Amino acid sequence: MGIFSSGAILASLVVFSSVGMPSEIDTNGDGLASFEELQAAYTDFTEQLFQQIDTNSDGYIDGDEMSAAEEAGLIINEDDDA
Ligand SMILES: [Ca+2]
Ligand SMILES: [Ca+2]
Repeated sequence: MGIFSSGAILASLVVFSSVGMPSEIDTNGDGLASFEELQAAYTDFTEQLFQQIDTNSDGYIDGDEMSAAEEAGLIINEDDDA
């Protein structure tokens, strides 16, 4: 039983970290990108753009919203620039 419960905890940690918020953006490590964190990462970032990306309007960008924004070309991932 002890092995089972520690395995369950490990699995939930893996799922949480697989959301994939880049640490360069998520500077406080909460797994979400706030407007302030995005503005620090992207100098041209605007509140209008933030509201466009924050599709569930909770005030934070999660991993799904971030990848959707990258796919839609709203955010340019500078790593792809080379
Ligand atoms: Ca954060
Ligand atoms: Ca959101």
